[in-house]
Amino acid sequence: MKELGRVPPAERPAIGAATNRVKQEIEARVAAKLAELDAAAARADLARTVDITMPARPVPRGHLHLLTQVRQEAVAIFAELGFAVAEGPQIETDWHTFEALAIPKDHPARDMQDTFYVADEIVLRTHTSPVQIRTMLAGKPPIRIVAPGVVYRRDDDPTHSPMFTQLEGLAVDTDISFADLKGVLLHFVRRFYDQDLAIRFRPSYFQFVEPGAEVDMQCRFCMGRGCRLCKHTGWLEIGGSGVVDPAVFAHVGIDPEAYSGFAFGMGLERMAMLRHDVTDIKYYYEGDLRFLEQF
Ligand code: FA5
Repeated sequence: MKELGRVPPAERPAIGAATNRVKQEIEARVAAKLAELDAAAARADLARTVDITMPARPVPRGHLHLLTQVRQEAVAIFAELGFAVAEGPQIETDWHTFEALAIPKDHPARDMQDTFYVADEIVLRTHTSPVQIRTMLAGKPPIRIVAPGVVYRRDDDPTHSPMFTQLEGLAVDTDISFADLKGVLLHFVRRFYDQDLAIRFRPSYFQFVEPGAEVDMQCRFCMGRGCRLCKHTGWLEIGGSGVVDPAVFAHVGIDPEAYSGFAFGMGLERMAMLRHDVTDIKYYYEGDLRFLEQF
């Protein structure tokens, strides 16, 4: 097209027109080719498929520790009966742990053999019962609480650990009797083990209840006939219980003439051992995934 100036003027219109046609033809073919390539790329894009049947890469998923599961389940069962959750410190005063629960200074339970002392009047709580005291000091009856928590004792064998979990229960109202205690614990045991089990009370002594009793449940492995697990007695111990001693009410300013109450304390490791046939209490704390993943 640059050369067009050298063409004799008479021929210019014809040659100019021909050159233009060639130019347009080339441009049209280039555009067509580009469009074709674009369309092919779009088709390839659409044809690329994802195979949704391919197995995904596994993502390991954690879950709550068995003891946490058991604690939450137990709390939920008591919540249905109207019990709220209460808490207290693990480092506790001697007064809340012993004195207010009518455990005198010279009682063997306070011995250095059993109790970890942090300082002179400060201990690692040996049971969750001090939460009873804190709850009764903090509020007036009616009271219905459960207190799950870690406690400490100088104890160490396949069924006893220096750190373990208890679940305390306390109900205080104008008309509470031992029958209420029995009803609540029977309901709990049947819900927790999902079995029609019996319970029994064996007279026992805890300073802060009167009368006091150990609670046994029918052995769920032999249904009471007697087996290795229940040491051929047909019964398994799950905790202590009783009717709140008026001496305890005196420490927290509740009128024992107007109010009565029941209390209980169970070992959660024990409850879970009986449900899942765990043979050594240490399995709970070792963090071994081969154990933990089973639950
Ligand atoms: C008590 O601790 C009382 N405070 C329970 C109580 C509460 C009685 C309210 C009356 C009214 P005891 O020492 O028996 O009681 O412990 C209760 C349960 O804790 C036992 O039945 C057992 O299941 C569990 N337990 C005790 N020591 C250990 C331990 N070292 N390791 C694991 N579980 C334990």
